[in-house]
Amino acid sequence: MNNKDLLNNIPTTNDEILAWLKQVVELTNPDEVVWITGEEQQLEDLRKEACGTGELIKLNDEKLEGCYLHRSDKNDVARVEGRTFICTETEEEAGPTNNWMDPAKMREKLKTLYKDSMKGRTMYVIPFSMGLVDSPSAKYGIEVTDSIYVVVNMAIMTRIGNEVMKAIEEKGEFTKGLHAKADLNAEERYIVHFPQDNEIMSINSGYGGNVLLGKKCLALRIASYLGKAQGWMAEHMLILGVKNPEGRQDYIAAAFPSACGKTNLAMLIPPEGYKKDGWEVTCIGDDIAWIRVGEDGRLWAINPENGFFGVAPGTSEKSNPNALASTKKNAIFTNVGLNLDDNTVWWEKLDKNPPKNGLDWMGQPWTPESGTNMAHPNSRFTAYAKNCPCISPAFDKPEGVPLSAIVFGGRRAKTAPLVYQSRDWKHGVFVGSIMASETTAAIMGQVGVVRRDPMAMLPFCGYHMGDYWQHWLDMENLAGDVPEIFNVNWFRVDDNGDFIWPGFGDNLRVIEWILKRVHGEIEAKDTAIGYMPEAQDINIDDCDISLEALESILKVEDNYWKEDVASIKEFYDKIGDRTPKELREELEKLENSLNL
Ligand code: GTP
Ligand code: SPV
Ligand code: MN
Repeated sequence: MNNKDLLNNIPTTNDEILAWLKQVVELTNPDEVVWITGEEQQLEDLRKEACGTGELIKLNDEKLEGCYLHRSDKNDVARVEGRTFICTETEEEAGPTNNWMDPAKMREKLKTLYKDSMKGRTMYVIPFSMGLVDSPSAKYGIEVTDSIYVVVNMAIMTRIGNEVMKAIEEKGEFTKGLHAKADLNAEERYIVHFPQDNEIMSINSGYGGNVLLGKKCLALRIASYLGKAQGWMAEHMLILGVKNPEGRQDYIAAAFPSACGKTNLAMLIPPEGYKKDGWEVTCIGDDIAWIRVGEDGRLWAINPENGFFGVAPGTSEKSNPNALASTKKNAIFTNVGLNLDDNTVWWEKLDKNPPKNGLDWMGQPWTPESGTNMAHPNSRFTAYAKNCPCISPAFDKPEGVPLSAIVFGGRRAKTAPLVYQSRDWKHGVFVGSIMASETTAAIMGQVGVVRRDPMAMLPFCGYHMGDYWQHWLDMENLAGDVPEIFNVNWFRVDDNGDFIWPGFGDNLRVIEWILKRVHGEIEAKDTAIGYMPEAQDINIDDCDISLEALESILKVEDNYWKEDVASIKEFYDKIGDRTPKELREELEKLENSLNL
């Protein structure tokens, strides 16, 4: 079949789409082109086909209705930051925290990699929308891929199909996304963004954020670039709703680095006492927030995604029953263990009964005596947001929710206290800019190394970090009525390396203090780093922590902070001249107020 015939059944007359697809078909040379309509029957046929080739494994339909397991290549289990590029016209625009290559050179290089990469394979064309299809804030994309796994995941994570295609034709604007698995060669793996061309190219991976191009690539890297130009923000943030016993409804957005607790906080279950008193927590999003200035001058947030791509290990009936419930129907599991006795899945800390007869994430025989992890530490579930028992009615509101507070946080064993509040917006932006966290299994490379990760956006900011900070500062004037900014750390450890704060549902105790501060209901200590609670200000009734232990994680050790100041200076110097002077002034203030 010649290329023209291959595109015969493409149901559009949009010239830009057709010209681009023609180019892609010529380059990648697929045997067949399939248009993804969004209809359930087509998706079901694809899942069946993938089960035939082993790409998907159908799980126990009584216990996990409509659920599947997928194993990615064992060298392809997380995002690859070292191979992720922002190809702006100049290197300066991408800034010192992004990999950069001249766009023309990168395109040449990629061309050789994509050449004939779909020969003997089928190319799928997925029109998708980030955000509600007809909402003014939605961004559309078309992802071309040779992976059924990508198609069926995109169908959960985004809104897809004919309806989106119609919207693209009307609006005439979309992000081009090209993904090819090629031969999964890790040495030639590239995740490349061309912000100025509104285009993404991904090759030699089949995993998560590398290939579900609507998520990190579009909704964060490309969107942050657009947001800077258009006066809005794309952030690596969960969004949750909190209603107190008086019925007051607040919304909070929180930025934590990958695998540092966003999904868990977004689906928090209040401690028993709080439940009895009438506290209610609902989830709007668990990973990405698009934030715009509302007519009232406040910041309003939407979740542009349609599902969750959550970390499996550690998710249990006890830690996150809402996430677990979301995975019971029409979910896809990636790189978890398989229980051969009942054809269900298992991962570390799911429960205390690991399968006696199972296969690990690589498909190798596994028993509890194996001494290895059954699931990969970055194994994931893909689940529909609407399956989450605590999903907020605001999830489907095009205008989103107004934010009362923005919370930053990371994994810090010692330095950062349980919670503190910034003095004002400018200081809050500083607090976000100095975020640091230990690395996790969500990225290929060493785990547990502290690195600076401003606003949890280090790997996701589509332009110069200094300009991004300036954009954050500018939002105060664009808005007028900005939320309060806080920082939390659930991960302080004792001398044995055990977490001191019980975390999970008990994090509502900290949220309660945060909201009291927002509404001016409680005093705070003014310290070198910002406003802090006294230990008695955090409710620990029926909580598994002593007052002394709580005091210990509210302590700010000036020595640690002195080390931190040195490391922040180094980081600001790396960002260079574009570091806003307001942030350098805040750093100087911090340094001068530490008791050394
Ligand atoms: P990404 O999907 O990679 O962006 O991760 P995330 O930020 O959504 O992290 P997630 O909520 O999936 O949590 C990651 C890990 O942190 C899991 O192993 C959780 O069990 C653990 N975790 C989450 N919240 C807490 C907490 O409050 N305390 C402690 N100690 N661990 C937590
Ligand atoms: C993250 O790493 O922040 C994730 C998973 O949410 S991925 O989609 O792979 O980026
Ligand atoms: Mn994430």
